[in-house]
Amino acid sequence: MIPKSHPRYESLMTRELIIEGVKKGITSTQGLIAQGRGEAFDYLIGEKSKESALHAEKVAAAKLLLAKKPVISVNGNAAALVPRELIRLSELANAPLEVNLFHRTEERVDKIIRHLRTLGARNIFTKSDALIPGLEHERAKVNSEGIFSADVVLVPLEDGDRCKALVDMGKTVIAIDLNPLSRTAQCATVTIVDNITRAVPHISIFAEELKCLKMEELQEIIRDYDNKNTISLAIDEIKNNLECLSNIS
Ligand code: PTJ
Repeated sequence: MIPKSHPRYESLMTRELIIEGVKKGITSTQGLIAQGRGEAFDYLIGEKSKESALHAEKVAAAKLLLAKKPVISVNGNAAALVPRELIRLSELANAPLEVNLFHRTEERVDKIIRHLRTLGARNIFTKSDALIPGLEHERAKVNSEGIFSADVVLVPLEDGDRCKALVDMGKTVIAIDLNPLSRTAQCATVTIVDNITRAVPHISIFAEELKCLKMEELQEIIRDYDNKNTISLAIDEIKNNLECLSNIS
């Protein structure tokens, strides 16, 4: 049992959620490695949502609200870390969930769908009856009414190849990835360099705030968005954080 007073309580609890996910058969063992990598980058950004991330989160909310067919992709890490938060965002943005795995097994897909349903998810695409063009391997399997035909897809912790394949299909891809240098971060339309545990609740808060705006007002929010600039700001934020830390020691 980790005491709440532990200075790394939040981070350690997040780690426990991933371990629980593996034990339940929801998260892959590779998910543990991904989480470790994420933790290292979270350290570098100071374990707080930075300005660049908050801006990207607001743009993501506007894009989801403006979308004709938004879909939220759920993998084993996302299902373990933020299942309730994803269900809430799915409802707010009217964006169905779709389980889409990199290390795909039908058993894990079914377990994640059941896990989401138990927590109250009502709108989930379950059939995998289409393939993302240009991708070999099980990870290409998607739903023809879901990710395959969506105009905007939110992909937390995505694989770089699949992110590129979705962009090549003409979709707006919103990625959440703590590593601003990853291929996913570099090729997404909107890159949120933040921990999924903070990013998803923030997108929901923005979606709630923006919901009452007119279409033109939402378009105004996304009009001048420049993803290259967001990534370069995120890298600057890491640099500044490291500079502050090196001045302290
Ligand atoms: O459940 P599956 O089979 O779909 O597999 C999911 C993982 C995440 C295991 C799979 O997609 C994978 O192997 O991903 P990668 O290539 O390890 O990339 C994961 C990326 O997510 C890395 O750039 C990490 O820095 C980042 N990341 C890890 N944890 C978090 C994170 N980003 C945001 N929040 C996190 N908690």
